[in-house]
Amino acid sequence: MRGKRLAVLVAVIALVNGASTADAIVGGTPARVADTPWVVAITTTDGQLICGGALVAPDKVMTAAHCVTLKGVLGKNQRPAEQLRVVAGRTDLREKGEGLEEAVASVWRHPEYVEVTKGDDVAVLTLARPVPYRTIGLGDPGPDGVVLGWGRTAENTPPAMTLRKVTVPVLSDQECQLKEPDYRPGAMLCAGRGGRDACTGDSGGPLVVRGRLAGVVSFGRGCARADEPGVYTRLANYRQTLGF
Ligand code: 4AZ
Repeated sequence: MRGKRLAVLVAVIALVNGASTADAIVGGTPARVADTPWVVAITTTDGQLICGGALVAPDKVMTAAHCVTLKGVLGKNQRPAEQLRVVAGRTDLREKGEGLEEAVASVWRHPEYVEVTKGDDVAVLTLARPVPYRTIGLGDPGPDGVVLGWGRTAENTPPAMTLRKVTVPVLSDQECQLKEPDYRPGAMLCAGRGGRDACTGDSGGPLVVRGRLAGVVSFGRGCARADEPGVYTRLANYRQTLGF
């Protein structure tokens, strides 16, 4: 009798624990914008989190095309720049006094972007004014990277709203192709394993490899599921197009 009760208790604790330790971005830890000043949030004018991004110049934010796309009955229109704000220097998005918010003057979306699974999921926002935060340069993938964001800490939670980060292994093109049928070698990269991943709200945010911006969070099947790595836009493939 006692043993059975104990077993039930242990099972309940394990369940509760499982739900709360599948945290992060997913599986990550709190981060501070002071350590990575180039990481920014993209919000609506009323402060709702849309996506993450990275400052690649004082007035340019690299993000995902799907972050600036509105899905309407008449197709996939670009979200008007007036609806966007870029929030820099703010670890906790609820701390309105921290850092600054800047308006977006214009949006460039990859001209061939159709939907995330087809690739070309990259966009660049031009800010109304340059912001005084350190920028990050583009780089190539490596064996592992760090992904940062304010998004969900599990598939069905609200966004964390405080910055988090997680180290994720970058997988080979072969492995990504096996695990993700829509994977496009050369134009995408995939990363994550064993409960570490980006999730909804982290989209558009940076995957940093050796201190450089190697990828932009694009899509995935759920978050941090076994054998479902997160898929990223491989920025090195777009250097010419982007001019960075
Ligand atoms: C999303 O919904 C999303 N696990 C982004 C990234 C991943 C999953 C979902 C990667 O925007």
